[in-house]
Amino acid sequence: MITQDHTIRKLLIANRGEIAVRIIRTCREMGIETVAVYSTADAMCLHVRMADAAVCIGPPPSAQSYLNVNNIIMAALQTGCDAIHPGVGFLAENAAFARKVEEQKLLFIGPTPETIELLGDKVKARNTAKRFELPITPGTQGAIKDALDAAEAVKLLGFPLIIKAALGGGGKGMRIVRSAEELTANLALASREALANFADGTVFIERYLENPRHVELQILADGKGGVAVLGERDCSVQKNHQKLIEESPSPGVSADMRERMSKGAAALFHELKYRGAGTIEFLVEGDSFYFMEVNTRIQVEHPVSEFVTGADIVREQILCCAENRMELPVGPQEIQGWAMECRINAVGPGTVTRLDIPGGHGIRFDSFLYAGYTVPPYYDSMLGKLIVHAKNRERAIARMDRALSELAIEGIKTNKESQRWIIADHTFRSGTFGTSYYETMSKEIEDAG
Ligand code: MV4
Repeated sequence: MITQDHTIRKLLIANRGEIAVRIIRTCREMGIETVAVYSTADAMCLHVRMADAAVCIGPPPSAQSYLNVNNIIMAALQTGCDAIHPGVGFLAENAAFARKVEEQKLLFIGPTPETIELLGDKVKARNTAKRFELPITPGTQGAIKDALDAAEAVKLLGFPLIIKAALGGGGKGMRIVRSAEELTANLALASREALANFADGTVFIERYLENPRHVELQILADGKGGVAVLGERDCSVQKNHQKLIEESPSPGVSADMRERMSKGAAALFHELKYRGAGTIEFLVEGDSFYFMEVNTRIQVEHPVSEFVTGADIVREQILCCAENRMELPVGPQEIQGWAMECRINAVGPGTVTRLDIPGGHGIRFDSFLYAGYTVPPYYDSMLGKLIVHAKNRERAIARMDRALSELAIEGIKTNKESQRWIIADHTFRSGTFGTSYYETMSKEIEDAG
């Protein structure tokens, strides 16, 4: 492998919203100039104003702007950038994009296209994880091609089962089946849906766990085999596969489980000579954990890991990719206190008429909102994230409640009151919830706000 020594002077951010703002902030501290890109719907966006330069890349629909590979690469070349940071979503896990970026001698802030491709295929990722003695969810070794393969899976696993698309992820293209009839009825449908959404009809089957925790480890790796593990995040509070609250540590992970997860994860990322930030996802049920998938990007919820480790994950990510080094020591990082994040989502369109941002010790609000901003209807509903850090979970919850009470967003409807209901709920406070928590409580949560 060729070791890169690629100090960046100017970086294009192929994204919008709060993550673009987040990346610009670290770049400014590192002395890296930034170029924002924006659609015609986003001319008034905060990331456009904050960057050193901005290039319009197309009309409002993402397919013609934030997913427009040629326009984005052209913008980078024309403004003299050396690197592209894809942020989260959009092109962040697109191996073909990463490859085209490299072909233009631009540095992609992320893993190599080969690594993105390998880990983006869940069947390949499962078989890779198995080699490092990471327990994987009981399921089929390979793709399910026909009814015969499916019958084999039933014999091995019983019901309930979950059909997943090999190139899916984040809950897209999943189908839960509870009987042989349902399996037969859903197999072809799932495959056709996978083909339509991911251009590949490959599906596989796992035993379905009813109410596991969703736990993920934050990884940084230098591309030469050095791996830092920044503890875990619990992301079990989700609505339709949209995470709502994340925290670190996880209330359901013991020191022993953390060590076993970290060891296996570190071995996997070491062997792949992984480069940059990544997340390895597990399902946790009691004392057992099962590997699920790897996300080859920085994630929305990274600030909870920044609070408990003190690291700047965007800075480390840039160093890993540009210079094959990290400032963090290799190995498991020391974890301090407890961090929690509430995502603040718009519940409808409109113009923000007033914005009061919470402050004080242990509070961070990552957002692209400002008073006067009009939320366009084209993109993700997330407006920002409120993140708190305190000594322990109880104090973090008290701080989150206080911070949410200070946050005022007028002119548009948000999910703020729903978030307050959840953090006041005794099941949430007990720390014993799993991924079906939101759905079980949805009526009360939604009545609150
Ligand atoms: C599962 C599962 C239970 N059993 N797989 C969701 C996102 C994607 N990464 C995989 N996901 C899951 N896979 C098995 N074998 C539970 C989830 C899951 C989930 C399922 C239904 C409703 C909400 C969920 C939240 C997190 C994870």
